[in-house]
Amino acid sequence: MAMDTSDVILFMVDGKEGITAADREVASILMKTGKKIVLAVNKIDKAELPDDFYDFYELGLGEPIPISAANMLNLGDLLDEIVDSFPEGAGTEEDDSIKIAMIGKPNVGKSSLVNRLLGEDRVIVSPIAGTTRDSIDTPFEKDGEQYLLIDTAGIRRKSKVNEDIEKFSVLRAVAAIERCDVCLLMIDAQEGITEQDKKIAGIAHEAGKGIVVVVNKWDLLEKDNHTMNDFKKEIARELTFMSYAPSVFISALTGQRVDNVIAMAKYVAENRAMRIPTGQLNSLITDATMMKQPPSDKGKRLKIYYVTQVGVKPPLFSFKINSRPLMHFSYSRYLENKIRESFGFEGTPLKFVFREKGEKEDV
Ligand SMILES: Nc1nc2c(ncn2[C@@H]2O[C@H](COP(=O)(O)OP(=O)(O)OP(=O)(O)O)[C@@H](O)[C@H]2O)c(=O)[nH]1
Ligand SMILES: [Mg+2]
Repeated sequence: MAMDTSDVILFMVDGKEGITAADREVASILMKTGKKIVLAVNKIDKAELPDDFYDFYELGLGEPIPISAANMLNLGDLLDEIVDSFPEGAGTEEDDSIKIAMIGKPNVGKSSLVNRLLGEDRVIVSPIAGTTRDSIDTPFEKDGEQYLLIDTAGIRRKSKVNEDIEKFSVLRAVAAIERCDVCLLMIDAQEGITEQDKKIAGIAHEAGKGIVVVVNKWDLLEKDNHTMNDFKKEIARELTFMSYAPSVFISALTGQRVDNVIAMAKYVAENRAMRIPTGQLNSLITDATMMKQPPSDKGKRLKIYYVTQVGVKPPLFSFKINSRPLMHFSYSRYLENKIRESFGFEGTPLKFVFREKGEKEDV
């Protein structure tokens, strides 16, 4: 997608005057442009912020950045914010197809799934583990949407016979994960979730990629009414860190439910690109902190001033708080759950950054 020069708008208001009617009017016009807006509050000459500084947040344009143009204060932060807000891929001619990587251990059926989706034998399938050594990209169109299917080498356990092949397949698989939007994490239904599957899942999760857990070779299982549910429980138990990922039970051999796979990948890719308006986000967090008090230590309680979603793919949330050590993992997990309850984000990891404000504001 070609980017024009005004993807980011810098809106400057007068910090001495406070919010004027004109500011509000301009803000509401800017919001409708759908462009990324950076709000700079000028004439903040001292290091400590005035009490009413956060009122600027009411403009609904996200985090206000205090600057002093005359005294050259904080201009670095402003620049950072502007650079951060450049859309992903700006300046490069990237295609906008959804990139889907098949990942999983050798022999799980990655190449078979690619062939099934394409309806032709495009890539080599064989019962010999490690057949696919180079990643193979195949463009694919479905219901007017463009996809790129990336067939990767299976990631192997260490200490295999041929260490070089081993090393390169791992590197290729990791590279494929890096450049995809969504990973289809393929699990062998007969083997269940292994240590190696967890390792592969961890790589995709850390890389911030969308995930669909694809349990393959479903045809080989003797099934009763509980089989699928039991397997879902196993996934939840073994892949606790990606409870956000949907799962699908397929047979690349018979084609069972293979049609669902692309629809799920598309859904996950959309969730990964979703942006929540700052107003909605903050009312949610305000409610959440009222329902469950933030942690405190030695009489000091965690305070969340506001939250903005500063990025997508994966969704990145910036929390401005009074003290980072007070933000316990369990509380950030609680907030993440609340965000997911309201907005979904199924299939995508969420990233949080916590930024402190000066002690002065901690009243
Ligand atoms: N019964 C059954 N066999 C399958 C299924 N999917 C794949 N296979 C078989 O499993 C073997 C391995 O399939 P591949 O598609 O080559 O597996 P891969 O993950 O690409 O393997 P590598 O490229 O070696 O990492 C082949 O013999 C396939 O026919 C399935 O759903 N059911
Ligand atoms: Mg293969």
